Parts: sequence; structure tokens; C-alpha cells
Amino acid sequence: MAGIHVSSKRPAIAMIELIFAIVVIGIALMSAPNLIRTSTKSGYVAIQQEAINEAASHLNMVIGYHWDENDTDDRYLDPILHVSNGDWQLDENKSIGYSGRRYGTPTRGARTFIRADGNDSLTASSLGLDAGETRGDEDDIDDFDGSSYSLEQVVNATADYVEKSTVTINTTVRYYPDIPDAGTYINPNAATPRTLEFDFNDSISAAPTTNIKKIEVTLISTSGVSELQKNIKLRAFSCNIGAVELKERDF
Ligand SMILES: [Ca+2]
Ligand SMILES: [Ca+2]
Ligand SMILES: [Ca+2]
Repeated sequence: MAGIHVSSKRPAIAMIELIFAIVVIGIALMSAPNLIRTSTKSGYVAIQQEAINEAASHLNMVIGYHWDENDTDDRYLDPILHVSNGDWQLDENKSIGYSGRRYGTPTRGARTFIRADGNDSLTASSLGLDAGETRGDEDDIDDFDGSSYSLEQVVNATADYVEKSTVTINTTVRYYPDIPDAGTYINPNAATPRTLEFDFNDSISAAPTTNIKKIEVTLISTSGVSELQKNIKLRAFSCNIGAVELKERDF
């Protein structure tokens, strides 16, 4: 009798299953156009990601250069440079008994305002290419200010035609305020510790020099595809801290 018992219940379950099946098919049909649109877009996302990767590696390349023209003499380690409009707390502090140092420098650290030849009056210079340099001669970070290059990406390709998108990568370098917008650098022992409040859009021009250079790489895509026409900015900051000598260990 068990068989009859099951068969008497079976049609009811089948009906519920059928309803579920209809609902599921309905959802699947409704979402099909969306899925197609998403997959088309994700192709553009991949193309755009390639362009962003290119801009990011350019930014990494720029930030690897000397901080300033006055750091480019390869006979010496890059010294810390004097600046005209920086926070006084970042200046050379002779009163702490270690000439050439600023506050915060470890006593045995090598980062100093005094170059190995004894020159202790080197200053940060104006932005851009320096005397005698032309495009291609870049040897410090701000030499890349105003530089621009383009690359082409293939967006679509069929047997009959190739659709390309042009990506332009522009680089801007500016001195950036090194003085906190409010208060001073954090003193953890102060009754009311202040925090650093920087506005990443701040930038100042070439003349007053500070201890921070802001590098901005802007990526502009020009193509007929609206999804690719984006204006993307990547920013990096580089500080006037001189260089240290890397000691090599023999194994
Ligand atoms: Ca230079
Ligand atoms: Ca030079
Ligand atoms: Ca320069």
C-alpha cells in the first residue's frame, strides 16, 4: 500500500515543482538581457583596467627618480634639501646637537642636509626640466611635469574592422603643502592630540618650495565607447628625505 500512498501525494509535489520551475524560468528570462549587458561592460572594464595599470606603472617609474635636480649628482648620496615654504619643524635643526639633521632622524641615520662634499646649502629647485635638459633627459621627479604620451588599445576586432581607443597619460608635478591644515604634527602626549588633515586637491606652484612633491597622472580615454570615456587620476607623494646608502651583504 506504500506505493499507492506515495502516488497519491506525488502530483501535489509535482505541481509545486512546476510552479517553481515556471518562476525560475521567468526570472532567468527577465535577467538575460542584463547579464549580456554586464558581460559587455566587463570587457570594457578589463580594457580600462589595462589603461589604469599602464598609468600606475608610469607613476611608479616617475616616483623612482631623484626627488629634485639638486639630488641628481650621482657622485653623492641625495641630501635633504632646504625649502622656502615648508613647515619649520621639518627644517634642519642644529640645536639638537646633530648638524645636518631634522627632528625625527635616528641619531645613527644617514639622512642629512649636508652632502658628502660638505655642501650644506642645497635647495629644492623650480619644477620642470632644468637647464640644458629636454624631453628624454629626465633625471628628477618634477622633470616629468607637463609630459604626456598616448597609447592605443584595441576595443573590438572582427575580420572586417578594428576599433581602437586612444588613451592619453598626462603627468603633473607640484609642490604640495607640508603644513597640516589644522594644528601641528601629532604629539601623542599632548592633552588634545591634533591630527593631520590634508586635502589631496591642494597644490601650490613652482616658486615656494615645500618638502612634498605631488605627482598626478591623469588618464584620458578618447573613444566612441562611452564606457571608456573616463577621466581617471592617480596621485602619489614623494618627500624630501634624502637617500640612504644600501649596504650590500656578501653571502
Ligand atoms: Ca632634471
Ligand atoms: Ca640634470
Ligand atoms: Ca627638475
